[in-house]
Amino acid sequence: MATINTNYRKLAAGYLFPEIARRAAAFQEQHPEETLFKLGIGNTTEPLTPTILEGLHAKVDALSNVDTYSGYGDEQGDTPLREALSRYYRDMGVNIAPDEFFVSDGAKADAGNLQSIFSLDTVIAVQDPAYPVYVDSNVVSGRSGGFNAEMGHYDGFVYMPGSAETNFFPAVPTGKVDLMYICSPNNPTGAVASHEQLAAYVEYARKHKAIIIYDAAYAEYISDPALPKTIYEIEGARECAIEINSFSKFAGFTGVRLGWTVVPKEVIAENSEPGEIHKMWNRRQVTFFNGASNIAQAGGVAVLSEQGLAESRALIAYYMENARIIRQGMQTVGLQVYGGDNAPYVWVKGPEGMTSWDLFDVFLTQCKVIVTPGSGFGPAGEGYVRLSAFGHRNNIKQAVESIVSNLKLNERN
Ligand code: PL4
Repeated sequence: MATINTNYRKLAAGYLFPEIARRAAAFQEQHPEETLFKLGIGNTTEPLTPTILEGLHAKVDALSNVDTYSGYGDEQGDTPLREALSRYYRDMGVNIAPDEFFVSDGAKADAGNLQSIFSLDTVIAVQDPAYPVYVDSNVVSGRSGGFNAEMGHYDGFVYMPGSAETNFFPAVPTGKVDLMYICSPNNPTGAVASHEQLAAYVEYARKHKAIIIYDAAYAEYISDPALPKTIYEIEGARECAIEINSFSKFAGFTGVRLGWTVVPKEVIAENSEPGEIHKMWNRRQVTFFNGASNIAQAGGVAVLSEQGLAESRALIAYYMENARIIRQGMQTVGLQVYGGDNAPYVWVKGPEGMTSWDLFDVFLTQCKVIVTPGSGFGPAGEGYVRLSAFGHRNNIKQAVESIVSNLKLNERN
């Protein structure tokens, strides 16, 4: 008799982004004459740049020829890409060996799968608010109790709430936790952790033999040279941190699909030997994963070339100008605004007493703009909405103009 994994039943509601799409579609069905502006999902819109296209085309051509065709590659990723990643980190002043990179088809899958190499009694601590995959993957694996509707969280997890006062990066836990999820630049708040804040997490993790899963998917959006782009800039992080990253927002690979995870050989848990976690992740990948697309990996090598980096950074500057336009618009309507300066997300606080979904409804019905409710990222996100800077400039401008002209927060419908 087959039985299902009933942990799935604990998942509080639909996954955040399909739920937003469902509500927006319902509104559109009732108002077919309206054009909706999308500042919701963080999805890239601008075409791939010439150097990257060249890299992708060259690989497609190689696949068309019997002498240069290649089939399955190494599950861990192609050597040229792992070497290019190692050089990319070296340029940030950090030494990561090529075999410490595990190339993936994007950061989301690794963010969900990494928990599988830790025991089921692992105490999970999650930065709040944060990308929902960290929590949901641990719910499904059975590390939580039920969803506590009153608190807006899952029993059994340690939520580390951030607030505007601490730049949305929480203090280290007061009790002992085992696995901490930290995302910087943060989705959804757009805040970036300082060296001191990351050093505090690293110090905590080393002291408690805890591990940090550090999601740096938006690292390339940091323009302030004082802010860390990788957790390995912090001394001691190689013993306690696993870093996830992605070409999705770095180079417009949301559809192409390519990412990487760094598992340093020194990373240790309470009951592991040095090198064992690195070997376990390797074992996990060779068992469950057949490697990222070889075409995508050729594109990744092109991204990391000198010209590819310059083009990708120009694309990032385009999205960051969108972020500036959004920030300015939200300030014009008198809202409290955070983020959007070293990250492609603008985090907006609504008036006291308004929930995130109330705000979502107001933006949708009054302004025809789709945003993302902050409560979908955790209880500390309640009362906020996230606006994404990914979009064509024209659409971004129209969305902001619509908000500035139509938003009347004291006249909810
Ligand atoms: C929508 C902090 C977006 N359906 O593309 P990947 O898999 O390399 O990266 C996913 C990812 C990883 N880490 C962080 C992220 O914010 C994301 C992408 N987040 C968003 O709007 O929050 C796209 C989400 C997608 C999803 O559910 O992930």
